[in-house]
Amino acid sequence: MDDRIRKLELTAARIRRNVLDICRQRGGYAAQGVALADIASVLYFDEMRADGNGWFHDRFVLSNGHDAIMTYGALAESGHYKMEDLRTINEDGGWVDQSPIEGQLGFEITAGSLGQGPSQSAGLAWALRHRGSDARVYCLFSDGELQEGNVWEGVMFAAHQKLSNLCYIVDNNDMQASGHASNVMNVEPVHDKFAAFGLHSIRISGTDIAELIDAFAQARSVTDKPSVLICDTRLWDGIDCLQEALPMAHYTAKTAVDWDAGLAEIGSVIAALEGVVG
Ligand SMILES: Cc1ncc(C[n+]2csc(CCOP(=O)(O)OP(=O)(O)O)c2C)c(N)n1
Ligand SMILES: [Mg+2]
Repeated sequence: MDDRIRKLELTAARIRRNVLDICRQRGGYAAQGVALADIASVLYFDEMRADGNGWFHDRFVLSNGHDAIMTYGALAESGHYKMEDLRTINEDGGWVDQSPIEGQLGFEITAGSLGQGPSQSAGLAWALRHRGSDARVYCLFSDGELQEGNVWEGVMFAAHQKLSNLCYIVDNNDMQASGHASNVMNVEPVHDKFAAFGLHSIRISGTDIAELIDAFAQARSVTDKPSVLICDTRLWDGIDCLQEALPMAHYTAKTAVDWDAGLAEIGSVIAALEGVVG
């Protein structure tokens, strides 16, 4: 188990490096990509099963399109995207979008308009079960999206249909575009709200690999309801020098942070983990 955890920590560190490498070109949602790297590592490299054809048997639905940077960072690590392509993100005429549309590799839905993933992934989970598939559906959405009514319609449907093949993941980072969610429009108590809607609700930090492995396993063991992993991440989690420099940025401008300092810090983490991973 220790080796499994160290390997996933190393993968998470490499995802963080990829996120900085991509975002330093033209800015981006770097703080979220960095904070979500542990979730991405466990999800893509441990939890979701392969389909035998170079892709995944299980499905990942990204609801908050701007968190695509997490998926890009992970799929660069798995070899599905090339870093040289990802570095062109947001370039005029380029094909790599900051908030991708349905059909681009890794993205099941068009998610620039927030709040749609919980219902669309519930529909997907329902359809997969209807067809007799054992594929699981994972859907990431954010605390900002919890302020939208459509989210709760999807959650209600998922609970009513007992979609145990569906696992929601909430990036509960107390941040949205205009400031702290707790100041703009408080979404707490998130755990109790999902439990009241009939979901198996698990609250974790979202940045501890062992805890994430356990939480996903727990979600898989529930057979009569959907699960939700509420992850209390904080922007820039995992790279201290950037967390201190710019704790509150929803969007990181190219000139806003010292990318070299961030890359140096994560570079040392990667080197240390490479030293212990077999
Ligand atoms: C339906 C909709 N309303 C508003 C927006 C504009 N918008 C883009 S990102 C964002 C913040 C949402 O909060 P969250 O996803 O929690 O932000 P983060 O934690 O990633 O900073 C908003 C309001 C949008 N894309 N779609
Ligand atoms: Mg947020």
